[in-house]
Amino acid sequence: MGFSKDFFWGAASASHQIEGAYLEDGKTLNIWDAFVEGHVARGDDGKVACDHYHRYKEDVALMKKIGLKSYRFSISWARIFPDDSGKINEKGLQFYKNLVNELIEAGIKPMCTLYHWDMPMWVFEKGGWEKEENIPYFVRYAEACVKELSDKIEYWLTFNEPEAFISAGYESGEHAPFLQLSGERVKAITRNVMLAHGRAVLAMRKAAARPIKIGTAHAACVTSPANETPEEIEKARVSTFETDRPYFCSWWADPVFLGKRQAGTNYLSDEDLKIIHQPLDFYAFNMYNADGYGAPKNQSNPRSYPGYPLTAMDWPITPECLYWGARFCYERYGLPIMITENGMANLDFIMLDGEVHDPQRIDYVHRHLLGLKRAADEGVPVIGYQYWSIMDNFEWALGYSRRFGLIYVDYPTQRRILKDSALFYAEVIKTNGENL
Ligand code: IFM
Repeated sequence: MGFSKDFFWGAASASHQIEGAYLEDGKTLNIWDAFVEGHVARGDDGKVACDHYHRYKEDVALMKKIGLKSYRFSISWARIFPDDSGKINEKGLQFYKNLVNELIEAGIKPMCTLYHWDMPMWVFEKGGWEKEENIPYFVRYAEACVKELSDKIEYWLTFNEPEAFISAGYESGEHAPFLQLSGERVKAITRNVMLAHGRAVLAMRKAAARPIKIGTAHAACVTSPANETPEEIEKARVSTFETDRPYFCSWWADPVFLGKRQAGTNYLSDEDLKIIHQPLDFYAFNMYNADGYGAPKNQSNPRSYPGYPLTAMDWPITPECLYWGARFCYERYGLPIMITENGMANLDFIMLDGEVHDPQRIDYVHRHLLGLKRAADEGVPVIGYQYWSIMDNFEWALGYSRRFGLIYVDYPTQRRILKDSALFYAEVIKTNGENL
């Protein structure tokens, strides 16, 4: 059976991680711009990043060369609404209109994420996600983007990885705004983000120029079974959806997709759930590896052994994750599955021959796609795979030290080089996965 004919073979990025132009054409500061100092490896920041704001045409041309069918990017809220006046910054909007036109001309379907962690400072100064009163600002932004761009963009995602930006931004303090808040305050943030998602979905449907598809890209965790006996599979399924693990799969997905409050979100009221639980069109998730049950909470891989394969992020390589993730999440949530992120950081550099050879990434993608293909073969409606990331970029607190891209970025010159993995992926796309 394999991948469907119209499968979205794509790659992903996020505004703050690639655009640069941090104060150009009316954009104001976001929380990463404002608080970066002293928080990021080697003092890196997102001021220039990959300079994609100025080089988007070159970047889209490279995407076309790879043969991408889709490209998932995010919009910088502070470019569209640089202040609280409610007036759209036309120049900021024009950038995204140009990008989308360029993509469409190249035969690439744009997919848009509204919030990939770069909250405008003016919203943060009003209390950010801690204040329910700020939700309308997000709804207005979502509405404006959809109104202006839905004639060309069909696929939309409200949030990227709420699990990650809430826990890293407001609990452990590793990500902007680098706070360590009390449990009660984090709960308020969680509730507000969930409500913002629900309210935005309602507004987006109304504002759309045509029927659009809406999802939300969460960081799903999956437990893979030790072997494939029914008992082990059931243990893994139960562990995947354990509800008392904050930030694990069902923490976000049960309220959003099932309208169900559970142990991790028992502070949501019935009224809240009615807003949060809006019908969505597909189930999108980002996944880089699997857990194994029996692991102490927060320890990701109990089956590891000395020398276990790791990426340059120190993340275990567990290629079965996409199979079990797609299968379990489809069983529970019943929607077509889209992988909105999967990929690896590798120790890439330009080699003597001037090329970037990255066999580890080729192997990583190959193995993970085999897992996804297995899910498709068994009847899970898998509609897309967006490799993270289209190009090397600003990896948040780790700055430019980690490279996830299919395209190598030489930051001092901004030269781009297609890595070997990009050429491999091009072949996967060309054969619709038949070469795997
Ligand atoms: O770079 C991030 C991305 O912004 C969100 N998901 C995980 C990626 C790798 O850490």
